[in-house]
Amino acid sequence: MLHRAKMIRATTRLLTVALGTALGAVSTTFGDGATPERLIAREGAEMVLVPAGPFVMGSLDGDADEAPPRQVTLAAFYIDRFEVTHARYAAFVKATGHKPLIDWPSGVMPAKLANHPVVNVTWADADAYARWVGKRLPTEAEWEKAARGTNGQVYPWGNSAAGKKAASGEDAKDKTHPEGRTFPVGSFPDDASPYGAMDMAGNVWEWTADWYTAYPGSDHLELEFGKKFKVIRGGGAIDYYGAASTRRCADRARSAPYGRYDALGFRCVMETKENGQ
Ligand SMILES: [Ca+2]
Repeated sequence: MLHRAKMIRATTRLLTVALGTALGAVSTTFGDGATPERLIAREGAEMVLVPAGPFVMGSLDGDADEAPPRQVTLAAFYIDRFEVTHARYAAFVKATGHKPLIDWPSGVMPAKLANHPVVNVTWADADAYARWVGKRLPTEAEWEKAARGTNGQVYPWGNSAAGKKAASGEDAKDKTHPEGRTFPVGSFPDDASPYGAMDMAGNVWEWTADWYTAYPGSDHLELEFGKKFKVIRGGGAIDYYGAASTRRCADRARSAPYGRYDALGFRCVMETKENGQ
């Protein structure tokens, strides 16, 4: 049984790689003049372009909720290169009167956290911030494509974890980091996606726009499926309960939208001009 399962996985992996190679050949919009590969959004955050086209979403190598892998085609979009930081969130709180983070003594952001990813935000907090900067939360598909590119690779940097460091697991054991339990965004150069998005395999888990539901073509059922939990992605420096970071781009976890955790933050996406925005 185990042997058979391994054979199926190996076969699927080969198919996935073949599909990914074919998909890579049709992604031709990267870096064209109308849509620069990188830009600075109005609030100052650097964003990277994820070109239009298909990619491989899902995997057979993880939990059953990631299967089956399939081809998904997305329009082009920009995604924040880094997780939203305390400093950016503080600007939002100051401008809108939104309630300050519980991590801030007397409601004032400690300067040492300025460049760390914001945490302890509910889905509604993250959504409100995204709207304020003229963006939105990424769909689960957008997040995954931004993390792994078109060819179904396992990690943001490729298919092997050997020798690679990210703000999660063993590399993040430094939970007495002088500035907090997370790391300043972009501290791990290895953790860069094919488009240049950083910390997709660690630092903080990230809210997505989507409910936690079964993938198309899956007969796997979970009590948690439905409009109850939002998908969170990406692993973190702090273990999120029930979901140790695997660093794998296809890994799905979930949180009730009203949940607020010190391992959970977010980043935003924005449409490109070529999509009519
Ligand atoms: Ca992250």
